[in-house]
Amino acid sequence: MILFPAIDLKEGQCVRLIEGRMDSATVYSHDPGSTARAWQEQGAEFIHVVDLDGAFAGQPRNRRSIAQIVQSVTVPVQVGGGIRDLATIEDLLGLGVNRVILGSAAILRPKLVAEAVEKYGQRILVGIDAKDGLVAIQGWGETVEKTALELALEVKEWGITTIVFTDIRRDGKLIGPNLAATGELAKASGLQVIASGGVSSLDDIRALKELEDSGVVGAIMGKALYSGAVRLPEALAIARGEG
Ligand code: AMZ
Repeated sequence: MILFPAIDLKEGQCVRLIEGRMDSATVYSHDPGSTARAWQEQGAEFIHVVDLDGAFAGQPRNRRSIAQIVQSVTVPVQVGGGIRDLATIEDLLGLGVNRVILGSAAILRPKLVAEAVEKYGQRILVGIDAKDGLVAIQGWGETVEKTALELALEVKEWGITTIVFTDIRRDGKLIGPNLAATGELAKASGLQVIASGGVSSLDDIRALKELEDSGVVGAIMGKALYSGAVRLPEALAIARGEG
């Protein structure tokens, strides 16, 4: 299982939010490139970046910080937030981003997902963010009448193989991931699932690791790392099966 340290960008700074609310932001760093390098130095194999302003605006807003991150590390970087057209996907991949995550576009512009997968294959992921079971979009301010599983089955039809599943109610709250929903989504969809939201302890990583057979291939960790609740090298060891 791959463990992804998360860098959430707001106005060029690394922040963490609670349940995705911008007014809950805590700033952890003013230098996203250094933060990314620090995670790499501690052993990170892949870095997860979210352009929060982008997710709200519907187009990237932290392109310069994303470029800085990519230039500061040698490990691959995946980016989501505000990616809603092919030109933006191409721009980010051109910057050196390894994989892009499409969230709202899967609801608002489904044809884009199929088109992007056809062109870029497994470099395209879909992020499915669920609030009380229903898919949320546009910075999570809006929910649609579709369950996470319904959307997962649709994106599978469009050629997607890996999704990032976030339980919004847990995000930034250090209360543990939604293991049942994550495992069930992976099993029922047959997709590879990266779990996000609430991951807060080494035990959470152990529990997600046990869902590997169901298709859980990764876990995203944000606040637990920034708050010091979890040390990245220890979390990585468990994710690799050495812990
Ligand atoms: O915290 C939030 N309010 C938030 C967030 N972290 N809103 C969106 N996102 C993330 C999703 C996904 O990775 O988890 O942004 C991406 C989706 O953005 P978009 O613009 O494609 O819907």
